Amino acid sequence: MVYVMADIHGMQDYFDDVLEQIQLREEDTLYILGDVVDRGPDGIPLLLRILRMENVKLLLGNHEHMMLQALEHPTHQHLRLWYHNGGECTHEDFLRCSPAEQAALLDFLRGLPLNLSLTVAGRAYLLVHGAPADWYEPGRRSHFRSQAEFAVWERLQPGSWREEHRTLLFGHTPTRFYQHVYPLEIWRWKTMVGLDCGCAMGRRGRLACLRLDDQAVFYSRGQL
Ligand SMILES: [Mn+2]
Repeated sequence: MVYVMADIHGMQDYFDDVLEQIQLREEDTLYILGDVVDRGPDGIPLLLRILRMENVKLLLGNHEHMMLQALEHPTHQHLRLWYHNGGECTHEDFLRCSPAEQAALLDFLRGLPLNLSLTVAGRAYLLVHGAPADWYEPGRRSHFRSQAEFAVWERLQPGSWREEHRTLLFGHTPTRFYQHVYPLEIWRWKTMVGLDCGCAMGRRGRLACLRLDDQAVFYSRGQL
């Protein structure tokens, strides 16, 4: 089975609750569409777990991108951006890690892909955090300085994805941006599927997980 979730944002209890529901087996694969860290308290423990789980594949989110920038180039600007977006708890925990763990985390973040393509049960999917990387046009969107920045920060408009034979799975923008349903639910429009159900947003947010084989949906339960 193939599962997809997005934007865990340090909420390890929610992650464990969904894992308990899906009963992930060794032969299954879980894709996480970025933003494991920041806001919630357990970003670093989650990253350390995920990097050791061979059947979990993580995409780069804008929060991992900010983290990497701030740790590799700790300028005032990079740190301010990261902290402004809930990164201070992640930074504090990172500094408490052993040198070996810190090196492993940095290596892991540097190797994260922007997008992934896969086919499940005859259906093609493109997995992104913010937007498809190949939509980046240098110069046209001048506030993005690189393809990576574009792919992790861009926000998708409904209708911007027009492929009928490939489904776009994305995170980053909480689904309440597209539909006012509480608690938040997965958002679908034609071949677009938004998975960020805002689990670090308090009682109205949840962690969602989609099983691609049969489109079954799982949500973290209650207030954890
Ligand atoms: Mn994001």
